[in-house]
Amino acid sequence: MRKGISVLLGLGLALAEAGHRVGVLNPATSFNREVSWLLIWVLVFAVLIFGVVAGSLTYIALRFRAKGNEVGEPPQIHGNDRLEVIWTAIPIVIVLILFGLTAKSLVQVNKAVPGAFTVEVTGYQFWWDFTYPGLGLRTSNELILPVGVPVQLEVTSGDVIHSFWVPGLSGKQDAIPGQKNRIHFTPEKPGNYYGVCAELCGASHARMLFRVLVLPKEEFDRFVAEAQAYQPPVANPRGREVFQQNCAACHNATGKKPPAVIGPELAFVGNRLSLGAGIMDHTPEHLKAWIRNPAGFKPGVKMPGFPQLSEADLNALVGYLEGLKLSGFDFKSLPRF
Ligand code: HEC
Ligand SMILES: [Cu+2]
Repeated sequence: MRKGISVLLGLGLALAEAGHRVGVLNPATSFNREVSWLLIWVLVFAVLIFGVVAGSLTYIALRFRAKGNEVGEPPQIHGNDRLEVIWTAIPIVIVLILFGLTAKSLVQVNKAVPGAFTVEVTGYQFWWDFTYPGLGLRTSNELILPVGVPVQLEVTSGDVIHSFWVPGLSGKQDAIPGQKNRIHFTPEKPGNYYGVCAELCGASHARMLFRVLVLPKEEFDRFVAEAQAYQPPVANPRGREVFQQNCAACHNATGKKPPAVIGPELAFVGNRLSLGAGIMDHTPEHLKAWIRNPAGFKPGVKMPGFPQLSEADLNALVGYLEGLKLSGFDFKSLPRF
């Protein structure tokens, strides 16, 4: 039944969004499971009501229409107390049931789990930052989570109001400067989940995307252990020098949160699936083009372009950045949601 409803709804929603991204129809977290369950109940009532209303209408139209030799109006009936009480009481009961179910789901999805894995999520024009206070780690534009562990996201903003939304994982949450809004869920399936900013926040709002990589627990633990032990590579001295001279004022590359955040974390950028806050696949060519002219990809971007770098320096720099990675991780094989 769930499948049938998914197919029907999916057909409609596919026009607005690629079908597999409509998370509540294919729940991959405790949050979306709860919402899909609520959706099914609402649909059941909607179908019942439609059936009763459309059915009675058809029946009455056929049963009481003028027959062959009838002329004039039939006897007119005014008022029927019993009927009126019934048709008032039934909708009230339905509304109360739906209210109860909704309230239950709201409490359920907002329930904080003690000891949940906490990540601080900060929106900036036009990218996302993730810090993992319990682990002393930081990633940008790709949030890394383990399967099967309750998660608490503390969503805030470093500038204007944004909204954090990963349809495959949960509902939206506003990112408001100076305030922490929380989202709770437990991821149930490994995957590469697509996320967006859902609050108009400036010229490149539509290009403020990101990914959430939900990893099997062992792989997540390995990622954490390697990331905590991470040392930036010493190979490629020229690339490192170009980075220090041009980029290090805004970009940190240690995987730990710096005292002042200006641009995205570039540690592990070599492992990244996407660049420019999720707007393009990560390839060395895209990386070069981005460094040359980020504004060509994102109007209003807060990173200057570097057209003045020589081709040799740019190649050395990109070689250096591609080397900022943890070995043995292939996130490309994660199923996409
Ligand atoms: C004035 C600060 C500033 C400087 C200098 C700067 N950047 Fe950036 N950079 C940013 C900001 C801000 C972003 C986020 C842009 C966005 O997506 O809206 C960014 C994004 C990036 C990204 C994409 C990151 C991601 O997570 O997708 C890369 C790669 C990058 N910068 C590399 C560089 C390199 C290499 C240099 C030096 C040649 C450099 N940046 C210099 C501020 C800066
Ligand atoms: Cu935004």
